[in-house]
Amino acid sequence: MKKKTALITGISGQDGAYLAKFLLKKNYRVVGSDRRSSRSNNWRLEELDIGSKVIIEDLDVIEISNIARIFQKYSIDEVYNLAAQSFVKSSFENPIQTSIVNAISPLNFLEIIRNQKRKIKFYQASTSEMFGGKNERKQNELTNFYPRSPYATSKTFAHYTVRNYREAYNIFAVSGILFNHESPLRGEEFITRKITLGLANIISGKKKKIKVGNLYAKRDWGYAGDYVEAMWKMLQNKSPKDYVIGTGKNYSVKNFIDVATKILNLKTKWRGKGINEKLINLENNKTIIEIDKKFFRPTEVDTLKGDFSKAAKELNWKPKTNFMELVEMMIKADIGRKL
Ligand code: NAP
Ligand code: F7E
Repeated sequence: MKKKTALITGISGQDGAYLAKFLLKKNYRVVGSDRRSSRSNNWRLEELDIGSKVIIEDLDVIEISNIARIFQKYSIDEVYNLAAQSFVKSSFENPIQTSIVNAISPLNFLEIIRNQKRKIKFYQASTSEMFGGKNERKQNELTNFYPRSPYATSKTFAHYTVRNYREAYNIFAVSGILFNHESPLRGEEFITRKITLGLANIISGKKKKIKVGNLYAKRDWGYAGDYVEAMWKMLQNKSPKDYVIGTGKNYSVKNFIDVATKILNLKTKWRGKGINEKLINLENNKTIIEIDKKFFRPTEVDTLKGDFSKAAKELNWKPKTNFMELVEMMIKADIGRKL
């Protein structure tokens, strides 16, 4: 059978790297887009040992002419549009750049795809942030959106654009509504990796403390390696549909810290309240975690929990890695890197 060709935008990011590894195993030719090919940014691909196995093309996803060029050069079967300004906190400081990249780039792709003779399948990286987390009930494909950041509003635009192109032009275009997914390859600014890397640095003596924001936000945290399989399954489905992907369980930032310190056998105690709450290392009575207002967001998503039953039933997908295993995997990787 002829090899399929997949284009992954954002291949230098966490999901791009895991997805590239997954598709290579499925015998795809993988073309990855990177907007800065002159300055190598592909440490994740190197860490997964696939740097030389993927074709990297220089592509800024807001430049439609760059996209057209890639489609002329390769016979692409599947596009995974993962490129985005993905950090919610920065979206408040850079709302316009975030919106242009996250909202307009899928539109660029869909405009090109609808004018191709070849049938090209399109996957869009939608997000649980679109739900806004206003109640404790699990969110599914029918839950209303309530975006609470420029990141979330831009992704909601993209989500509806995908649906509209699917219905208007009969394109196989789908959105995966993915809840938070983490890994040892997670960017250092996201809270999970900030904690695991921070604790590894505290243990090795390179850092004294970690400053964080809202300890009580709850997230449904899964493992990125499990989630990329769901992206692929969505594009192999009989008909194009959107799916929620999560674990169905959620934990607070404080829970994440407690599990991480327990795995490290650190004896710790929380003291104080509100902005003065801190985590003390009981072995030397030093503060290792404290609150800094600068990490709070103008509008917060308090709680998210995904109901992935539609994906379980129709795609035969379920998460393989639980919360404890995820935290342990991340801690061990950072300890291994830093000591
Ligand atoms: P990530 O690690 O931040 O990776 C984002 C990628 O997008 C990076 O490769 C980045 O390249 C690239 N990028 C940003 N702006 C670009 C532009 N203008 N042109 C080309 N490339 C650009 O994000 P991730 O965690 O892998 O997430 C992948 C996608 O899923 C994102 O769309 C994110 O919004 C979405 N998502 C993520 C989660 C999650 O929990 N991880 C959940 C739901 C949805 P540089 O390295 O050059 O910056
Ligand atoms: O924050 C709280 C913060 O930045 C998680 C992206 O992949 O998942 C991710 O978005 C929670 C928030 O991820 C700090 O306020 C407390 O409530 O790790 P995060 P996120 O905003 O949930 C979704 C699904 C995506 O789509 C996004 O692309 O943790 N928090 N203290 C903190 N967060 C950070 N970053 N740093 C802190 O110090």
